[in-house]
Amino acid sequence: PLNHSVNSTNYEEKKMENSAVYNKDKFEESFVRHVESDLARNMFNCDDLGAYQAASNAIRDSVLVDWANTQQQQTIHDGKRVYYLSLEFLMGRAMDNALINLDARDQVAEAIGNLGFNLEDVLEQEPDAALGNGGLGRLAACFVDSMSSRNYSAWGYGLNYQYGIFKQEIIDGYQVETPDYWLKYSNPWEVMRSEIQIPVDFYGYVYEHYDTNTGKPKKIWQGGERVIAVPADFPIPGFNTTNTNNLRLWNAKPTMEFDFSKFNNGDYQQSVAAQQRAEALTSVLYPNDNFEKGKELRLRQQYFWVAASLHDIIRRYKKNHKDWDNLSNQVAIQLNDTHPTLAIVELQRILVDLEGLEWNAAWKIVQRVFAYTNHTVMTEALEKWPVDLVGRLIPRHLEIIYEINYFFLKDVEAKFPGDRDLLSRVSIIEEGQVKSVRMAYLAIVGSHKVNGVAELHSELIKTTIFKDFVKIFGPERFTNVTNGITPRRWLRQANPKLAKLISEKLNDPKYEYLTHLGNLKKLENFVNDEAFLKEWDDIKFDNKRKLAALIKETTGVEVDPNVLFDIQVKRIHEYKRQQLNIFAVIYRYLHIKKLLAEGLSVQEIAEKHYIPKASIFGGKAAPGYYMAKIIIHLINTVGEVVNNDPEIGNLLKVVFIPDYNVSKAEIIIPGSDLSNHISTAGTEASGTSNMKFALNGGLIIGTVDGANVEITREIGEENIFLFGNLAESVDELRHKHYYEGVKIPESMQEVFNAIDTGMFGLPEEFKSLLDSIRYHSDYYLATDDFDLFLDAHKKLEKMFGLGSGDPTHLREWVPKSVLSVANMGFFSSDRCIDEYAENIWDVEPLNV
Ligand code: F55
Repeated sequence: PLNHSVNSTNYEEKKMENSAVYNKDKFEESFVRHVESDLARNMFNCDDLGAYQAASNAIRDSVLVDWANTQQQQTIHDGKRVYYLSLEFLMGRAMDNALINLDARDQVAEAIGNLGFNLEDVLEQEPDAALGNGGLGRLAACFVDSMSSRNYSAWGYGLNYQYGIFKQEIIDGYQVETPDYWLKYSNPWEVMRSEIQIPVDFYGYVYEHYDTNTGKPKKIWQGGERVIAVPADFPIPGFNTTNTNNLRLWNAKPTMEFDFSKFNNGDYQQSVAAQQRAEALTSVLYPNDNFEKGKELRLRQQYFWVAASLHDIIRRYKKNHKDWDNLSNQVAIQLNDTHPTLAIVELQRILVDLEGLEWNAAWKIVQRVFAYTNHTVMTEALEKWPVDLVGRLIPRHLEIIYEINYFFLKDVEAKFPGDRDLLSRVSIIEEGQVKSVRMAYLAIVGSHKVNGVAELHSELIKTTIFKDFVKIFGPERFTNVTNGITPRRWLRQANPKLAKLISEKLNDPKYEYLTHLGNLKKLENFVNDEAFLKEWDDIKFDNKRKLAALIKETTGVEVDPNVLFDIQVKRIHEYKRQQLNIFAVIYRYLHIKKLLAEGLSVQEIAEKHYIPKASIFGGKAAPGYYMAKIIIHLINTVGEVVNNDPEIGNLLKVVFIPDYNVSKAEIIIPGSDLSNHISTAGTEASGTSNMKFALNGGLIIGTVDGANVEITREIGEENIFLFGNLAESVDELRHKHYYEGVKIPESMQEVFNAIDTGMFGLPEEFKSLLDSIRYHSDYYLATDDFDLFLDAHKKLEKMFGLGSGDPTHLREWVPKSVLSVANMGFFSSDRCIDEYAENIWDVEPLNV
């Protein structure tokens, strides 16, 4: 019966049916079978890599059963589905996550042990699925985990890049990029669906045709180049449920039936080149975060992905439905940033050109289907595509965009007659030097909801970049959904010891708190329990040891796990202000040197002036981002000087961990005492690593920006170290810099002098970084926040005491760590997904 849905059968029973992962003997049997039949090897020559592949296949067998059942049940139920369109899914590793979500980790660890392998070593073999740049891509990965875990019917759609985000090496202190060919070995987690082949056309021309059925003229687009989209599907198992959704990532393949002679005069070489051109489409992820470069191949990627996904969605709809008015009761499409905005145009094209709907009727359906998430207010990150390029690549779509704009502007004119200025401000077509399509405006006009990703950010978009649209559509079109993170990966997987301690304290042996994260609140009961605080602190120390080992392995530098671990890991960007952090490190170094010169001992300095600390950095710079690369170089040269200074002992170490990625984050984040989220106020839309650090008991030093604001509200302002100018002062300060010049504080001047005199290598190498502050108006307000940053440090370091075991540390620092974790429940991506479901998608979980 239809009212019985996917998860109504007893979960425990289902689990056991799916036995291999819950039964050691069966698992061992399955493992050996996979070694012999898939890998064509035997147990005597099976290494860790082979073990990873065999184990993954054995685990996958269980996931596939849930997956097939889920899809079948969802199809029978025929309810509304959510489609999350994202050009990036920064998934990281799949195997450990599957074991955790299936609740099979202990059994499998034992079975693998019996076979002579160590689970940790086997897990290490898996390459990260690094199909994303940073926050936006990782958010999509957390969301698919939550959509499965909360029992929604939801698919992710993206591209299956052969090269993920580049690998970063640090050579002589400089970033060097190398390709991330992550599919060197076959990927056990992907299921290629070669039987599905969706044609996607590009270029060509549009002509008008008289339709004898309707007696009206009809537009026909004759494409000039065809590429085939073939899906690779990735199962997304939920935690504590059999619900297993699908992540569908497209591959571009050449068509086999193309008429080469028509375009290439039978030139064989040329025709092979055309085939290769097709596969190039999905070969590489563009490595820019928060910066749009307007490359033709990128637009081709976007259209390819959008056209294939919509074709797939509509094909599924048409199997059971005829009435187009019902589409938005069956389909919700979420646009992760403006990258998939062409989906709006494509759906309008399908409805009007192919299905014969009347324009207005079609447009209403389109608006009900789509919703758009904005991730930035920075104008350099907002997509604009030249009209010429769009017109050449997808000529019919450009016509439709003009038509959408025409009707939109007509409505605006009716509502605000005579306001020519308003019309030109909100026009989807920008009449500038290069006439272009403003993708964010198109996304707003074509959606029923637009959301920002943290309260402050959602307010800012309404009052700055999208102000006119609030006036036109009313404030109801705009909403906020504060970001979240999945506690399965970012607590249970990354920090198993802390997760276990919490499960014991909450009397929750099944880790149900991982799907009811508000339960963490009960940890507050133990904040005065000294034995508990000690246990908590011991786990942190253990995680710091693990991080110290990673640092040693990747940089050669030894850091003492007793010192304060002060971490900033995220993409390198001027607005994120790694420069502020490294300047403060230099300042500290200069002052320690002064004290040493005055004859103080390391011991005295540690006790009275500067507690011992390691400044730990990591993050990639976009390959063409000159300033970001200078920042990386400066961090590395400072490290070189400081770490080789024989006087300084463990008072200060500075390291740059190369190739920051999801699997390194899983080691770095649990090992932090303090992390930096210090963007210029109003620039970081949300941030999500702030949430990951706080959930792992690290304290935050941060500006009043993005989700820091809500984190503070939840955990209490005494448990976070906020500093710096507020978003509302930023314009005024910039104005002042511009007209009155930049005032460099004395403290920063000392730092600049040290750099200028060559203390950290050739001063010319850092000149443009320093000049951007002292001569080019310090756009990111480093000068305004520097002393406030130093003060915040002074204050917090007193509370840290001398670290692990120290009475001050246990009395002042550790309780803050516990209280942070206890109050982080709000930031689960489960909560976040429930908000999208209720306020934007209008869907409910399929029976829990
Ligand atoms: C990538 C490509 C383009 Cl063209 C533009 C932006 C990006 C990108 O990576 N953006 C990104 O990561 N944005 C971040 O999104 C996070 C999730 O919402 C936020 O937490 C973070 O503040 C924001 O910068």
